[in-house]
Amino acid sequence: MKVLTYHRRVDAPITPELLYEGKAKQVFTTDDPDVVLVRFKDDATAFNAQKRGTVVDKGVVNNAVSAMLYAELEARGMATHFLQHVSERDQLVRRVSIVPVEVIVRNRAAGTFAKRYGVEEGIDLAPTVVEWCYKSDALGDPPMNDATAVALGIATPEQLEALFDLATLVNEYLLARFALAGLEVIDFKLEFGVDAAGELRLADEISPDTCRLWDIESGERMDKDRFRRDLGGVEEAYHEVLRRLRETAGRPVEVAGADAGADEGALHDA
Ligand code: AIR
Ligand code: ASP
Repeated sequence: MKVLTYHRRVDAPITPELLYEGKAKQVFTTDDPDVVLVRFKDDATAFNAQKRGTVVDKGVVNNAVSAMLYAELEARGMATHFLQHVSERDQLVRRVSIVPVEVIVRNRAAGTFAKRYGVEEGIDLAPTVVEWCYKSDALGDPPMNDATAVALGIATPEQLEALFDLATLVNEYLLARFALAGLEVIDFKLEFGVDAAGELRLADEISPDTCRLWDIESGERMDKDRFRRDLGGVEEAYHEVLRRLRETAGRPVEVAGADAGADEGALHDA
């Protein structure tokens, strides 16, 4: 009997391997060990996956929104994981090891913050509130302070300081960027990762799934709260956010804060 042996052609692409599947995204290997492909799904979950559903084209919108914002942040000197928007649902990013800290930035009270402290949604928060949560689905992402993060070996004091500074810079940019699109950034969540060279990079995504965005004129919610709270018009809101960001792409973004007046490279200075 003839024995057939198969040899993989040296130049043949390696079959992508699913590395990780989260609630809203899948991560695949690529030919380059330092690069992974992120695929955005339409699956929607809320309240630590107690509520589940699908939002048609959510993955397409979030992929596009996130790609646009990360490219803009990179252009202003911020280190992110983003490399390339490759198709409707896919983007290539640098492979990073995620720091298990969810960084929450709040400009106004909303969501769990309003509930926790018994305040009305929408009250202005000064100074801007930056919170840490331990990224653990099993534990429901519990809030933690600096000492907890350090004592449990979740992050180093230096990392926490860098996360705070980077989150503040991202907030200043997003406030100005979304204002151009007629949207106010109420709060959002960021994740960071460490790349092969040891550099801290903004990772995950920035999208209507991860930000609260209120229409500046009407106060209408244009984000995942429409899904969480059964407000209807979820798909329309997501598409509208993307439409407005595209419409205003390339307009000068006047970032407030310590670097007011600085232009390109402003994100480097702080
Ligand atoms: N967030 C937190 N965990 C997952 C996400 N997406 C985001 C929410 C909201 C902010 O963090 O989308 O913009 C604060 O969420 P919460 O639930 O603490 O009020
Ligand atoms: N995405 C998270 C979850 O499923 C939190 C949220 O957005 O409400 O539970």
